[in-house]
Amino acid sequence: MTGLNTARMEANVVVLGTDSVGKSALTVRFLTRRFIGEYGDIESIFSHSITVDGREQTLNIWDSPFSQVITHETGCWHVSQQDLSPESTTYEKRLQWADGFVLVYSICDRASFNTIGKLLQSIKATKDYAGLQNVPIVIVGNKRDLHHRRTVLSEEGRLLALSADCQFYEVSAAENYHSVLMVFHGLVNRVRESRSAGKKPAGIKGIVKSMSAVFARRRTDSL
Ligand SMILES: Nc1nc2c(ncn2[C@@H]2O[C@H](COP(=O)(O)OP(=O)(O)OP(=O)(O)O)[C@@H](O)[C@H]2O)c(=O)[nH]1
Ligand SMILES: [Mg+2]
Repeated sequence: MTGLNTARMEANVVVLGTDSVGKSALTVRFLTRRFIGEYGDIESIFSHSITVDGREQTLNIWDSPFSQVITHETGCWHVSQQDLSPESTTYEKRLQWADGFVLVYSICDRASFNTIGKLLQSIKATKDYAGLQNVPIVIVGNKRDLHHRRTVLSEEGRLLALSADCQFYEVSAAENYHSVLMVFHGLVNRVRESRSAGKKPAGIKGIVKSMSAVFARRRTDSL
């Protein structure tokens, strides 16, 4: 079948977050529906297709240990943990490649939550968008099953997402496939919205611009 509604779409997704927050667990859960417990230092781009609202979407998901995201160039782990400025080529390359981002923290790890703010800033600084509102980003609080060790409240995650105009989910990659699937569905919707917003003229400004272009052309034609 052909047609706009059935056309296959493709999007690049980068999964970011500090050490051991469950980036690989989340990715593997999405890809295989399974939680295998230990993931080692996986660095890979996985391709996976899902159907969202009747349309097939292929996601190329780049998952890597946080230590490798920034330290390849700097070779300096403690600096890279704190300095998330997009100076590292490896890090910047990922940001440029991505159409959408999954930013993961652990609800039991306050430092991992604090890093989300820095990641948001660095994405904003690197991507060529007018504002963060156009960047498809989903913030994920993982390890929800460990609620007895919680140090970050759900409300804090929700507020941060609201302030950055992102979507927010709390999930347990260990215990639940469905909520992980929702994360990627949410991101696909965001990518689609941002793509269609990019194609449209910017509301009234766009109309004024095209009308001025027409009148300008008529004026030159009549000279
Ligand atoms: N209880 C619980 N443990 C989890 C969950 N998700 C991941 N883990 C565990 O947390 C540890 C780290 O998970 P990873 O997926 O390897 O974390 P990561 O973010 O990929 O870590 P790096 O690649 O080293 O940056 C592993 O022992 C996982 O089994 C979860 O939802 N609940
Ligand atoms: Mg990993």
